[in-house]
Amino acid sequence: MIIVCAAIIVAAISSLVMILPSKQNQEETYSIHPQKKEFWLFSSAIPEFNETKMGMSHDVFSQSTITVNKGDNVIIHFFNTEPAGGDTHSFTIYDKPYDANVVVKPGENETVSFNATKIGVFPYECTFHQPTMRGQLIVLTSDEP
Ligand SMILES: [Cu+2]
Repeated sequence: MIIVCAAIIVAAISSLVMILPSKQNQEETYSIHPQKKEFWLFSSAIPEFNETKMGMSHDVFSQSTITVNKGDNVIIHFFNTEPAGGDTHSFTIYDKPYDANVVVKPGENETVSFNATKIGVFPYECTFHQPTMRGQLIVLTSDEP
């Protein structure tokens, strides 16, 4: 019985060892080929933040970085999560070629999509809530190292 158990354990470990390296290679290959990159971005707020005391907005984006590779097809769904009567938010990029400006009312959403043709760091912001509601689109090179 002990021998059978030991044989099963050895078989399980050896199959794991065979799977792991091939999975790593797969990830490396994926990261350098253009692909569809889809993001869901939400308006959010820092909890228990006293806007009057701090002298600034408590609004933030749910993520402050969006990272893609050059050549990717990028799709950003931006949701304004405010209740009815709440604030309007925007997703705004000033720098070309990704310049965009969508203004979204409470409870609504808009989608921005583009091909990542230029590498670099491109700030995005909500025009209504500065300096807190901002982030950066990072477009990395797709060249192999
Ligand atoms: Cu805003």
